[in-house]
Amino acid sequence: MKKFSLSVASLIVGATFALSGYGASAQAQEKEVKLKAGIGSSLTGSSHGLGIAKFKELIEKETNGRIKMQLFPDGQMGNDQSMMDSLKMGTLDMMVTSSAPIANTTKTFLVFDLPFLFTSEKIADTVLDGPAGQEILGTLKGTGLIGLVFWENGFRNITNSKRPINTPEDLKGLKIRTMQNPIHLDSFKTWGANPVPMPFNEVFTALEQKVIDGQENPNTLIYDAGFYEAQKYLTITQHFYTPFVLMIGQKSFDKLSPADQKLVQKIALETRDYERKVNRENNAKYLDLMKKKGIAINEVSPQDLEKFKASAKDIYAKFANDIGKERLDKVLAEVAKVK
Ligand code: TK8
Repeated sequence: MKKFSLSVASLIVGATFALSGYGASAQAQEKEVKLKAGIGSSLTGSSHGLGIAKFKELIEKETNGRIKMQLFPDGQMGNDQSMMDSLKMGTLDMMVTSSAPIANTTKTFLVFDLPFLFTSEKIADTVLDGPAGQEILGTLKGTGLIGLVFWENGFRNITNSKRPINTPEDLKGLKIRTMQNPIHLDSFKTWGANPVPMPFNEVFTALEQKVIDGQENPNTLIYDAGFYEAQKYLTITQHFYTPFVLMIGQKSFDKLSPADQKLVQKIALETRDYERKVNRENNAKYLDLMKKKGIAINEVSPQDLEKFKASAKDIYAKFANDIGKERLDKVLAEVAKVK
């Protein structure tokens, strides 16, 4: 093997460090940073758990351990709403939340809760990563929260312990847990259910104790949170598509050097496609596993799905002012372009 002279090798190493922008000298000038991050689910079974673990792996590798992350899964740091409050206070640095609770901070985010807004992953990715989605992410500015990137929680399906669901009629009288979000509440009311808003980390116990009859979530979380163990029926409706948002608190972000701020933003983007890919694989894998574990799975027919869509169509107009008419129209226009 051709022997490199020492000078050539040292040139290559120097160039690599310079190119990486984080050469030993640059790193040495930056201070040690410790970031604490919380999520509501498990680290290994949920997609956003795997996503935040990937973020940790990449940022610690790129800074040779100068930036270290401590991860708090399974709601150890509270539920989505309380963790957002902690980010605003600076007592927690980062978190991953579903977009639905963010609407309590900035109403524009309600747009992502509109029933059947996104009907494919391609539409979701294009709109979220396009101008309309990015502008909505930017509306967090000034709230004490910074939305770094959209990940995927995914298309939501309904589980319950009473009966298979085929039409809105079948939801009549069922106590269905929803996220704490006005559009989720209204939609399930319109479909005839009794919606029960509740933080994610209280759902399993409520199902077990039959305080509620059912809940709705993407397959990954139905499996990872063990909800299927307390439910007899899983109905594929895909009635909502929920993005996850990887966030950092403004107070924590302001403590970072400009170079580290750029690095956090760069790595957030690098984890996006990974988390979505993992989520799509898990959604299919976990559905199969749940089938094998005996939960009765049915898919609502396209004709019956039209009944869900028809009865919820007024919700768009009802929440247009909260979302912002212009912004809503921009999102709908971008959806239409992809269809
Ligand atoms: C996890 C929640 C969850 C959401 C819910 O923290 O509350 O049902 O789907 O992913 O954000």
